[in-house]
Amino acid sequence: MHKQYYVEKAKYERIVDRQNKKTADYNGIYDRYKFPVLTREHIPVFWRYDLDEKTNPYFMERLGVNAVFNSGAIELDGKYYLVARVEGADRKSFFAVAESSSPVSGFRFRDYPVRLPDTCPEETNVYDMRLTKHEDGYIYGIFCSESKDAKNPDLSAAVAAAGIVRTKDLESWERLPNLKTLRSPQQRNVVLHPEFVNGKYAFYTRPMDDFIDTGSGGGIGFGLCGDIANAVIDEEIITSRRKYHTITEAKNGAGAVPIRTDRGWIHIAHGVRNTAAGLRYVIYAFATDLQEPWKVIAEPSGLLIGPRGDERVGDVSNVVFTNGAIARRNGDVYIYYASSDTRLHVAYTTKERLTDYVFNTPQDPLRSVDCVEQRCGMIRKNLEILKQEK
Ligand code: BGC
Ligand code: BMA
Repeated sequence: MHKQYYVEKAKYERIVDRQNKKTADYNGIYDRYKFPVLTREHIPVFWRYDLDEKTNPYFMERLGVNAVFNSGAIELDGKYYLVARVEGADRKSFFAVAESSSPVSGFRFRDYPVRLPDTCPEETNVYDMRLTKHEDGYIYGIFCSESKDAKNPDLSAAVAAAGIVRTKDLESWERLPNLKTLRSPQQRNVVLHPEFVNGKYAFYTRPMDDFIDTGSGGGIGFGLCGDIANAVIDEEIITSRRKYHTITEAKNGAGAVPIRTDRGWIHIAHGVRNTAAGLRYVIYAFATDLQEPWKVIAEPSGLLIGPRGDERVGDVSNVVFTNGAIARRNGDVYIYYASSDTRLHVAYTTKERLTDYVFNTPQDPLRSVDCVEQRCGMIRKNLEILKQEK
């Protein structure tokens, strides 16, 4: 074995075994952890190097990995699993399962990445899997399946669709036909709701006219289908709407699988606005009705997680994105979010805190003048409290 192998292996072990800790950042809503839970340095050495000295005498990286980010998340039998988006040096993304006995560190990839059944010959790229433990007994993975738009001569023209796989062990994956949405030509950021709604499978969708632009798509959609093995959605109604001059103006999309609480389903989604520096992605939250999960019942103002510090910089800078959270039975919630399409972080909160945040944070008044009034109302009250403190 080339001696550099042992050097690289030691670096890998150090990264994977690194203990994590909460940062001193405070907002009362969630805690950020200091170290990312997955990075390109978490990729096993034997995924990147040919270890055979005859064919790789210089111990050269042969199949590099560029980034590890947007990850589905699930807890099974007391262990934590992330199905990450791994992007090779060749720009193609694929999925890989990492597991740990801790929700905040120690994630190790299994020996092989996920080999999806090759059922779509035109599919070029796959990414952003959401993992839903459905009440039908399966774990579903809904992901973006991207293909070249064969009808458009523009080399960059692409089509996005929602791919569907299911598994019981995150090891063998059965691929079902892609979701068909009769009224939306493209789909990305599709999430399967964990329970049947009116006896049907319920999907959060993202109606869009084009690959990048959502166009006339009004926000996060919701649609029902009877047969998951041949999933077709006709009508998509809008749940969380995009709004002018808010964090969702350009686009929004479902993120983690909704979390059931006593007061409603809590959704952790992303909102996008356009800037001179490109699209800016942040994470926001809202709640929907327990019986009618498409009906928004609470909508706190603004962003829940925005890119901060080192998170701001990466392949696609100024982005935080989530497609996975783990809500434990004891109330703990771990939100896995990636920064700038480069690495994966974790934030910790609880169902009670999230519920308080979603239901008791004021709504966005939508105009500067009203936002100032809203803030002055709180300042006035606080100054009274502070006066009495003295
Ligand atoms: C990229 C995604 C991105 C999408 C829209 C895809 O080609 O792989 O990361 O979200 O384009 O910009
Ligand atoms: C998207 C997502 C993500 C990505 C984000 C920013 O549309 O689907 O894969 O994190 O863009 O590039």
